[in-house]
Amino acid sequence: MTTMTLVHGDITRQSADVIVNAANSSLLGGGGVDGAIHRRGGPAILEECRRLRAARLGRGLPTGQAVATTAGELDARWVIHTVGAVWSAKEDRSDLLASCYRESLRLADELGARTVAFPAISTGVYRWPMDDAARIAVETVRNTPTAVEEVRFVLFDDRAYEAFARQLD
Ligand code: AR6
Repeated sequence: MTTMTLVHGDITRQSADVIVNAANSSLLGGGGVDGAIHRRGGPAILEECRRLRAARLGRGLPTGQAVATTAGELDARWVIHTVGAVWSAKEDRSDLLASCYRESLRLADELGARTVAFPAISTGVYRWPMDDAARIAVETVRNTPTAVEEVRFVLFDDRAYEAFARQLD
């Protein structure tokens, strides 16, 4: 049984087996959660991202996919980097956003992780409407078979927290 929990705060302050990063295809860092994770986690994370790119991700990590690295100095065993979908009003890209949660959980299972902390993927720079992103996140976790015991959504502000809380009610 997987329990979904909500926390208000900064994901880089969490203690969990896995901290999920809302990265971009380059895996070389950025703003938002990505910037915060690399800042607090230290250079070991970026070094491993660079090695992954050189070894097997020459064109970058595709949208909806996920890879794991060390968590560096974060209070976690791994960071799973996933590439969210940029919001589009013209095209339904929901399955790509859902894929971020599915692929991250699949990788977490492979690693043997029991607790996984997710940010609200795609709801910042990638502009996904919060309520819809929260619905996709919660429905996908609910419908994905996994041995992960706790999926913790770590929400940065009230708007995100309330959107996820409505989905869990
Ligand atoms: N802890 C938890 N949530 C956070 C934190 C934090 N420390 N910081 C921001 N958020 P974003 P995206 C929230 O933009 O939309 C990067 O540049 C934020 O309020 O980080 O998937 C990457 O390199 C928002 O609700 O990710 C990519 O280029 C949510 O996290 C691009 O942004 C996601 O916002 C990815 O865009």
